[in-house]
Amino acid sequence: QWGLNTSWLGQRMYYEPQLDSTQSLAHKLALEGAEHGTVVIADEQLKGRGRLHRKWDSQKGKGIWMSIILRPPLEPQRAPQLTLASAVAIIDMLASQVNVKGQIKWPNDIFIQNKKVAGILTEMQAEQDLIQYVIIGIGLNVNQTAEEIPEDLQEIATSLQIETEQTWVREGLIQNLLKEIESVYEEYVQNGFGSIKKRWELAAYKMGDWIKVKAMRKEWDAKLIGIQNDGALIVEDTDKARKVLYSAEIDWNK
Ligand code: BT5
Repeated sequence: QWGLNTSWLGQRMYYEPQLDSTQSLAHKLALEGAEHGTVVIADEQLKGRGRLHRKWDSQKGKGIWMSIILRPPLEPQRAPQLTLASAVAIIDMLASQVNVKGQIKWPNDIFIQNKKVAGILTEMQAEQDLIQYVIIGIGLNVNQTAEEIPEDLQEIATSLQIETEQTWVREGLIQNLLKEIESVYEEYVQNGFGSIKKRWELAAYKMGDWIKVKAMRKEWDAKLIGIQNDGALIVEDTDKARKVLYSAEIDWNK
């Protein structure tokens, strides 16, 4: 049905017309022993979620609502790098299949023209400094028309249909997305984040621009300079002093 051309990613596929959240089913399957590369997809999510219990709008048939179970041979502190690697894969898929230039808004948003088209939610289960599994959740808006974007997201969200003025067959996009994720993941696991860092930086939203950073109980203006081999964001303040950020709140509209 899916015509996958991957070697391991998505070879086990759970497809459901409706779920509360693909993340929740993926966690359950992972705890029951589901293998590396298992993919869960739903047509519609009733309780799609983002980070910090935020909601993810997941209307029926309108987007790609997908969770991937991975069992990477990595230390738990490296799990956030999988979000960055997945973002690179989404950007490549958008470029090759949809012919649009997406941008990565650190750490987990994909933007087209200043609006969010996709989000990534990475969740990890670790025990005694070993990753048991990681779930990469990806929500990508595909066929919503402008009117179908919920009222409260009108200003901030977009879809491939809105950006390209055509509808897209989700199966084809999923096929290519899984292929890209598989290839970026392999590159990353073999050679580290450093080997895909350039691709990440080339796609980064507001690279070289001024932003406002909130971290370590301070708030300051800074320029986005790049990303480190370990996935930390590099910013430079008005005195040209550099700081690296592993987590921070950023005001992008500074
Ligand atoms: C994210 O969270 O961006 C991660 C979203 C991950 C969704 C996928 S879908 C498959 C899997 N199953 C799930 O249940 N989740 C994952 P965050 O950075 O916290 O952004 C959430 C914010 O994005 C919300 O507070 C809204 O402002 C906005 N938002 C909600 N739905 C959206 C949509 N469909 N498109 C664009 N923005 C949206």
